[in-house]
Amino acid sequence: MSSVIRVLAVAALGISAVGVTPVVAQATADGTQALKITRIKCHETEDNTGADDIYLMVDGSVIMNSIQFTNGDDKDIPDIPIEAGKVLTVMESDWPDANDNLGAKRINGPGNYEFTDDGAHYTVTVG
Ligand SMILES: [Ca+2]
Ligand SMILES: [Ca+2]
Ligand SMILES: [Ca+2]
Repeated sequence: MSSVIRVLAVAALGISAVGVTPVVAQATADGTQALKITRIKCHETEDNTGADDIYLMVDGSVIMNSIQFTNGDDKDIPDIPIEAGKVLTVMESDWPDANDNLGAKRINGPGNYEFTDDGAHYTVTVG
């Protein structure tokens, strides 16, 4: 998908979301705990040269588009809802070779979750 189409798709979603129940409220209405991913810290990148392009997945869907990290970066990210009990996968985007899976952790509540696969080390903070 080109970046232009992606932007248009996001804009369309924004318009269609007006007037419907917020996602967070739906998550709490069915009894699941509404959590948010609030921060990501990079202790060690996966790529040897240049910044990592980190994105997040749950249930096979991207829940955070890629953000660049270099060693030591500690970034506030816009709160991203995640239901308690879901498995969060941290991915690192590459091209043309395959993207790298940096680990998958079940998010059971607020706290810091460490992702250390493929020689990388990231801390994802859930609040
Ligand atoms: Ca990589
Ligand atoms: Ca990369
Ligand atoms: Ca790779």
